[in-house]
Amino acid sequence: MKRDTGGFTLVELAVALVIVTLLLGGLLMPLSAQMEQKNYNDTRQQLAEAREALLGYAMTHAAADGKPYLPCPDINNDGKEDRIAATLKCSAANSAEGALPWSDLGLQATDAWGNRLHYRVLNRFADVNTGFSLSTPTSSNALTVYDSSDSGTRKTVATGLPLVLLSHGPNGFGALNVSGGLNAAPTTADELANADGSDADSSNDDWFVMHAPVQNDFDDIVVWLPAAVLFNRMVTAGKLP
Ligand SMILES: [Ca+2]
Ligand SMILES: [Ca+2]
Repeated sequence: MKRDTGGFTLVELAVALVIVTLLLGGLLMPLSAQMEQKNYNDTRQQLAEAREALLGYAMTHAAADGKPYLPCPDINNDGKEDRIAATLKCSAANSAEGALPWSDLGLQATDAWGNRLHYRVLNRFADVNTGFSLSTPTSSNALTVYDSSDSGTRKTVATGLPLVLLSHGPNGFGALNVSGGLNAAPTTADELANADGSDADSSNDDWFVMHAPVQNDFDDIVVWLPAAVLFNRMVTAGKLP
């Protein structure tokens, strides 16, 4: 009697192939999802670099009083900061909003989806006459990031912020585009909070929303620079006090 020990039968091979195919199918994301993940990662990296570049800008720019200052937003689409000619302030309000001055900072012109990065800064941190110092107030009119736009349930993610930076994500709603125009406005409350001047419950438009992406609802990426980090880096660099 001789038993057949010579490898798999065709049926066994077929079953094994089916199992391997199912496993691979589960492991591999569709190409479009992989591309989107790469765009998200690239843009997050870009925002992190922008934060560092803003710190570097403050370290290398001294106002008339010798103190550091941050750049104003770019509002005429040339990548360079814009100031009111008479006052040299970013805007007449407490804070200014526009595109990140990517050219001044030596950064990429757009996020991975081809739109400008959105930049909001408190004017008292971006004043070329009176720079900021350790005693510059960080509470009044400061910027806040919440986890939701629902004023009844939202929780504070970060507050007392001198600046907020964001990408409007894959849908690009509310973003400044490369032509200098404004894309279509967001259609959901959380994204509306991140679009220029469109907060539902605040005349100051001084708050933003950041949470994980939700399909067909929210895809923005919001980052910020806490005043404490800004102060710390200026002291470390010998620019303050
Ligand atoms: Ca400009
Ligand atoms: Ca968006």
